[in-house]
Amino acid sequence: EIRTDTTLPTITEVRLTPILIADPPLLNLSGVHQPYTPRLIVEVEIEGGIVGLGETYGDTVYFERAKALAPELVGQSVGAVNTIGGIGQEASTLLEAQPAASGLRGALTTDKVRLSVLSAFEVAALDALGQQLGVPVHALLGGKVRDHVEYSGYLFYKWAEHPVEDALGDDWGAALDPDGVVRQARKFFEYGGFRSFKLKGGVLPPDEEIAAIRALADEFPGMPLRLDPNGGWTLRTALHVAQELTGVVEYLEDPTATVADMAEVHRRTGIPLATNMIVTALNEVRPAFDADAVQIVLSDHHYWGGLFATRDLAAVCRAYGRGLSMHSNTHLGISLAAMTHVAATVPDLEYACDSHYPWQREEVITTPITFTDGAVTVSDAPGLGVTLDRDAVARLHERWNAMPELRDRDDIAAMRRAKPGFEDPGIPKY
Ligand code: GKR
Ligand code: MG
Repeated sequence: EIRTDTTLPTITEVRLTPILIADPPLLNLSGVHQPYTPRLIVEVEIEGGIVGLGETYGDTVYFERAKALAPELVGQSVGAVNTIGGIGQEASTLLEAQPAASGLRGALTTDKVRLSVLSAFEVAALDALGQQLGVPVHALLGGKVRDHVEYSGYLFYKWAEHPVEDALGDDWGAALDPDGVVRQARKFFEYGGFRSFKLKGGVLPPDEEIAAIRALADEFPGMPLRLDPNGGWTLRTALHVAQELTGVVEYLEDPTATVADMAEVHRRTGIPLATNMIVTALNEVRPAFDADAVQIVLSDHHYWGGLFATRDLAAVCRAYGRGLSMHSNTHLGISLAAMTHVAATVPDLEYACDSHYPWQREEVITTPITFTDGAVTVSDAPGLGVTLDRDAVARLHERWNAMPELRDRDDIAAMRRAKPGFEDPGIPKY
């Protein structure tokens, strides 16, 4: 029997709003980002009227699961984080139809969908609880150990604009070669003072991506750099890149897609390897660690099931002497606030976290979050410290209503709009 603290207010209502947010034409292994991408905004209201906020993946499979699980939150104590984490638990299976873009973060299971939904419920509950008690979310996690959380400048190969008419433009320009990547990095530096850079790879032939990393190293001497082809290389290619970039990058991220190949790359080259693809759930930790396939785990609080689960993962990594940092996908300020609160509480965070946030020109919070010297200042305001912009949510929800064809992110289909006949290259691509 699970005991809950009945002295705290109970949850009275859960509101779910799917939205579509503008996303630039960022290129990756499997295609290009759609002009608009789905997110789900969660509001948890407690007795007394305080509202907590959460945000997670918004594709249909998540929205449907969120609709099914939300009623189980109502009536729970807002402090019942363990109960929230157990809602909907059942045997996990691989999703029959894998959403097109989810392969970039490991195979999707029913449990990862459930946990991704619950992460937003948990964050919203913690936001509400923090507001109720007058303390920041990081205090509910044990307290911050740093005042600023560092993020890497997350660079992408990119077209200047989407090849469709109804897309919002952006000011970042194109980046399709080393010069373009360096130009983009300089803009990132001007925008947020980033002190490390990650390049999303798996797009161009590997030698071109090696050249881009070398150009970054020349332009920003001594800056930590990373290259992430989302598992898109063969073992042979990965070994070649590792040999070329040893001492140039601080780590390679998911150079290959299997535990065995990752272990081989590390064994033969010694280069540190990070992942957000082969360790994405607890049952995947042990095989990867036993094989020494991963030296840094990139946690994503959404699919690990929330902020407490992220702290659990941090403890596992600490026990095994592995590093921890943070993965990101397209997201808005509610998620960035949650990422920052939890990252502020992890003692041994040695690598800058990833965030797509600079790429988003739309927001659902009233005051967008800013980066200074590549870092976000940890908020000490009650809860997450962000306020919902209800007009913005309504507008972006209207777009979701108007564009049913974009409710499931599909980078392959988006690429096909530019290049009819384009086929998913699959893994490995090079
Ligand atoms: O948004 O194109 C993208 C990324 O490739 C994303 O889908 C990945 O999940 O950023 C992620 C990563 O680090 O692998
Ligand atoms: Mg990655």
